[in-house]
Amino acid sequence: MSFMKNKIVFVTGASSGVGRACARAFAREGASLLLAARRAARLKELAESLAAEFGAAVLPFALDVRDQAAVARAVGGLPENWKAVDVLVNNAGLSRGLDKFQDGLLSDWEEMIDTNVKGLLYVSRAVLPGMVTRGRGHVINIGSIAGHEIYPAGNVYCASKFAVKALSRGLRLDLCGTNLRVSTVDPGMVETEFSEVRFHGDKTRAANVYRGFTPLTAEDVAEAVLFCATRPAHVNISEVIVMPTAQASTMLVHRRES
Ligand code: NDP
Ligand code: 8X3
Repeated sequence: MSFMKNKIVFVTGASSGVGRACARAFAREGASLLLAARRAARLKELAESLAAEFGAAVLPFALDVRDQAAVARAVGGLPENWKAVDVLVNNAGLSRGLDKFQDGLLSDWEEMIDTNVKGLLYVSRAVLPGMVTRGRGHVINIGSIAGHEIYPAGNVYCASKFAVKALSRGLRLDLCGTNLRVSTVDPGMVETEFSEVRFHGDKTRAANVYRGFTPLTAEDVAEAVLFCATRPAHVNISEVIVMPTAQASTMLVHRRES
């Protein structure tokens, strides 16, 4: 059965990792997809593969979620038949650096706050009024276990994900009575490009993050997102925490000896 047939799903950060896997999972279920990220060539390639594999209608477009004017232009300028977004997956996000607070780079802090918090705000603010007018819609934010627990040197990244949790909860309050739904899917460690981005391209350090245990895959997280989106209209999955079995908390990971 195609659970998402005739639904329009907008995924930010679809050029990699969790966003890319969400795009694929929704395409598999028959959705039409609006895919945004900065790396347009990757999105084009993904759009072509989803169209070929699932016959999905896909509209990819380059977007930096930190650019409020560009976000407003992109959402406001959607073709008429793409305007009625049913599901917004606010996934675009990153971590930069793993430094003690007193040593942190201001540029890393700005980038995380601008992307994870302000970017999510800009996209949501642009999409939500249409959903409210139509009386239907679902916002699914990708938070993190880092929005529930703070770990050493996680400072600003954790703060940005605590903000995502607060915004998801606040949105749920403000939308009560509109028929709209708000979920947050909060994973533990997922092997994507996340750590490579965090460590400014240091692949060895990034690979070490996932050493000796089986992390989540992007597909594992996408299945949780899809679960939220495919419940009956009267069911709102508010918060989902998905962890690798070997990870009990942000600070406790059981690693096999090598
Ligand atoms: P990836 O680095 O693989 O993917 C991140 C995505 O975000 C890319 O598609 C990237 O696209 C996009 N992105 C980053 N900055 C911007 C921007 N300014 N504008 C538009 N898109 C942007 O990492 P993940 O898939 O792991 O991360 C996805 C989400 O999952 C993030 O919110 C992250 O915080 C969260 N998360 C990740 C976990 C993990 O362990 N991996 C665990 C918990 C949560 P592009 O560079 O092309 O713009
Ligand atoms: C990503 C998970 O633990 O690296 O949000 O912060 S963690």
